[in-house]
Amino acid sequence: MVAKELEALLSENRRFKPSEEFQSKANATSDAYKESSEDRLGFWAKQSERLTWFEPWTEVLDWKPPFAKWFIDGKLNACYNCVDRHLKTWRRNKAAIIFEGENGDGRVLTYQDLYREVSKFANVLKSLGIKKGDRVTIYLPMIPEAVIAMLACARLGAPHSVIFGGFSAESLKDRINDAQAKVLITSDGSFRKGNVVPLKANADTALLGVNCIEHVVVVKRTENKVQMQEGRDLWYHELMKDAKIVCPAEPMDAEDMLFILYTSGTTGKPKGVVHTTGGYMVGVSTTHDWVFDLKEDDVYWCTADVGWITGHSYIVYGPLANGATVFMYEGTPDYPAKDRFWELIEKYRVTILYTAPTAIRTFMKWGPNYPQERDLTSLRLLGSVGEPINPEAWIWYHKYIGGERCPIVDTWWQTETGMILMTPLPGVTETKPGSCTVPFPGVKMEIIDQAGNPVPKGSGGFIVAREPWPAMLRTVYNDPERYVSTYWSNWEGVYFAGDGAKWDEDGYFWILGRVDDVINVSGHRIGTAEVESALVDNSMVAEAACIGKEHDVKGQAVVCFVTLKEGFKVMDGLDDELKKHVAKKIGALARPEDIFFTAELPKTRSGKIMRRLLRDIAEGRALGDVSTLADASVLDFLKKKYNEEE
Ligand code: 7RM
Repeated sequence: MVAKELEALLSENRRFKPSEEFQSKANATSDAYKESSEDRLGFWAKQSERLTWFEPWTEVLDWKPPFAKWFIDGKLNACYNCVDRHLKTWRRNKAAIIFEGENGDGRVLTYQDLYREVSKFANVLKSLGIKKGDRVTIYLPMIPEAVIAMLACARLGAPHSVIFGGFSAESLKDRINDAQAKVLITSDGSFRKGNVVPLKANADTALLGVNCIEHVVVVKRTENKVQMQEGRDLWYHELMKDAKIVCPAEPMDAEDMLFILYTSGTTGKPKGVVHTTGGYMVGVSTTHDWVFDLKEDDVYWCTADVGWITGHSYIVYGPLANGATVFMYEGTPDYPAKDRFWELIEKYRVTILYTAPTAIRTFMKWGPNYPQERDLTSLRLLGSVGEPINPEAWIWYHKYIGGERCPIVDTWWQTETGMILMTPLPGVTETKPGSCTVPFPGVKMEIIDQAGNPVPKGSGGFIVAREPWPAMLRTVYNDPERYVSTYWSNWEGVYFAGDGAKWDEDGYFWILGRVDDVINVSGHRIGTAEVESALVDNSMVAEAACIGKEHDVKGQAVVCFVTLKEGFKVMDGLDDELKKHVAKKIGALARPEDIFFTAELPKTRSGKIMRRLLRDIAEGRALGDVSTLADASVLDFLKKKYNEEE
């Protein structure tokens, strides 16, 4: 979001108060803010009682900046907390997962069913040699087996690394190698708008460059033909047939690793964000309960893919720890028709919907008819995550999906934060469209300027945290130095999230978006350096600079400026070829929207590409400070060319 839009945002003066009815029944009250500000650690200590601990912790927090340990000496198991403990209550026959496939096939797993499937699969993994500490990579569609596989890993204490099914073979390969995973779990394919994405074939390609994988477990989903490598590849359904149901949950230290999740940063190499067990589970279960105001009879739907942090925290660990009924859908919003989401809400009487601004803007474009033709009166709460939601989209969501009766929670957080850090509490906080409002109880956030000083209300700067929170990342996998340099080195002892924001006179936060070299395409993070390195990997390309350009549906789109090597000329179709190349290297989500060929890129005298100026050009703004530019004529050329081609 650019500054002029933010100015408009800050003059946004519509206010939405929770209804008395909602307020009177809300799980969280304003006392939470008061209690947590009086005794922050006491507050989190109390929240830890939500979980079942095999052994109690002795100390809430051990903080040696920038390394935090929460719930010292505590022993627990995340899978046990999501599954086993519910079996001792009336919830054992409650639906844990209601699944619908793209083709309309469906399955319901009660907590008892989930327990059986997870325990059996944990035994399968054990029989393949997986034990506490071993890494397992999961590359699956949005099917219950993805959740089963994650929980089975957690049961054994084997950290999982889930790779979004939209990632390419190459991305999969890099991530398997980085984690040195022993087992890969994938499927024959994944349905996508009536077609089949060949996940197993991608995995086979990836594994050509991998030495650590001993076995591949293949879930049958699409029934397309796959090659099974003798001795290495095994069918899930065959392994499960004879697997035993009893498999004890491994007692894990609160600080033992629960999972690794790769995310893009400012370099070409994705970071393996490490989350541990105790603090993470306390953070996600508390926030899930309060932010979504979870009631026993809710049908909760988070539309994210389990391959992203939103899926980890708010499809799997938070909701299941809380004994929720989670609705899970395999497909896209427009297949077979553009009312698919509304059809599903009507069919399953979904009560809570958590989705992304890019989806909302897409629905807006399709028009209100689709939701209006369906009965959405079951909905009682709406959520938004992934990028700033523009007030127009907020109001549309409120009106056409929420029927003007559902509170909207705009939740700000990151892969690294593990849990929601800024959000309204739906029964407490008055909302302002476009603002994620205030930090969650027990969380402290600040906005500081370049010099590290807090900015006064009404001004903007960088969002940072000085105090750790329970679900905070603990390190970058195998690279603690990168953890320190990426997150804790801009200002001494301060966590920097990479986002800019303003706060208003009421202390409400308004997110401006990333200030680093990360592009947020439809809520997915893509590093400019990743796209650039994919481009220069092509033998014709000399140099590339990528930027995020404002896009009315995706939020941002990837736009690239490319120079060719000596002897190569721009030919027809070259831009398509390069776009394909990027999609192949990284995944379709990184596919550039536009590629511009140029003889030179704007650089500083020390040779740094000035992406800021490229953004100015792409978004049609007056150019910012050009005093450090080595050769100003480059810009005139680029501007002219850009406008001609647009
Ligand atoms: C949960 C998730 C993190 C980045 C973050 C922001 C942006 C996320 C919001 C948001 C404005 C929001 N994890 N972001 N939520 N911006 N308002 N409510 O998305 O690691 O994939 O991305 O997403 O820029 O830094 S993520």
